[in-house]
Amino acid sequence: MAIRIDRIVFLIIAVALLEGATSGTKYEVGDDYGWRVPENRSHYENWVRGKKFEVGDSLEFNWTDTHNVLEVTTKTEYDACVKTNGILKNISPATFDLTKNGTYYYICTIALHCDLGQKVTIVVGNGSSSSPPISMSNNHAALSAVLSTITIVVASLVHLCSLLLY
Ligand SMILES: *[C@@H]1O[C@H](CO)[C@@H](O)[C@H](O)[C@H]1NC(C)=O
Ligand SMILES: *[C@@H]1O[C@H](CO)[C@@H](O)[C@H](O)[C@H]1NC(C)=O
Ligand SMILES: *[C@@H]1O[C@H](CO)[C@@H](O)[C@H](O)[C@H]1NC(C)=O
Ligand SMILES: *[C@@H]1O[C@H](CO)[C@@H](O)[C@H](O)[C@H]1NC(C)=O
Ligand SMILES: [Cu+2]
Repeated sequence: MAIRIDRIVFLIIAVALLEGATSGTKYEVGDDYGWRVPENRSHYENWVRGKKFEVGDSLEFNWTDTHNVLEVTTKTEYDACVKTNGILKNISPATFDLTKNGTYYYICTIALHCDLGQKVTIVVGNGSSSSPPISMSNNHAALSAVLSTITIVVASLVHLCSLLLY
C-alpha cells in the first residue's frame, strides 16, 4: 500500500510539473486596478508598457460593477470603439488566451466606457501572425503530429494503469 501511494504522489507531482512547464504567464489586466473606466485615457496603455507578451500567456479581466470585454479584430474597430463584432465575455473574471503572435484588441462595450479609455491593445511577438498557406505537406505534417500525440497519450495511460494496478 505504501508503495502504491508513493507512486500516485509521484504521478501527481509529475503531471503538475508538466502543466507548469507548458503554461505561460497569466496577466491580471490593470493589476489591482482591474478592468474599469480609468481616470485617464492612457491608463491601460501605461499598464501595457514594458510588458512582453508571448504565445501561451493569458489575460484575465477582472471587474465589479457593470463592464464586459469584447475582443475586436481590427485596429479600425478598436480606435472607433465599434461594438458589433467579436468575442464578447460578460462574466468576471474573463480570460483570453494568447494563442499566437499577433495584435489583440479588447474594449468594454458598456455606454461610453471604451471612448473614455476602457480599452487595451496587446501585442504578442512582433505583432503579426505568420500563418503560412495550408499546403498538402502541411496537412501531412499536422496529421502525423496528431497521430504521434495520440500514441504518446495511449502509451502514458497504459503505463499509468499498470503502475496503479501493480
Ligand atoms: C494616467 O493615470 C495613470 C494611473 O491611473 C498615471 O500613472 C498616469 O500618469 C496618468 N497619465 C496622465 C497623462 O495623466
Ligand atoms: C478581482 O478584483 C477584486 C476586487 O477588485 C479582488 O478582490 C479579487 O481578488 C480579484 N480577483 C482576481 C481573480 O484577481
Ligand atoms: C512569435 O514571435 C516571436 C518574436 O518575434 C518569435 O520569436 C516566435 O518564434 C514567434 N512564434 C510564433 C509561433 O510564430
Ligand atoms: C513579423 O514576423 C513575421 C514572421 O517572422 C514576418 O513575416 C513579418 O514580416 C514580421 N513583421 C514585422 C512588422 O516585423
Ligand atoms: Cu466598462
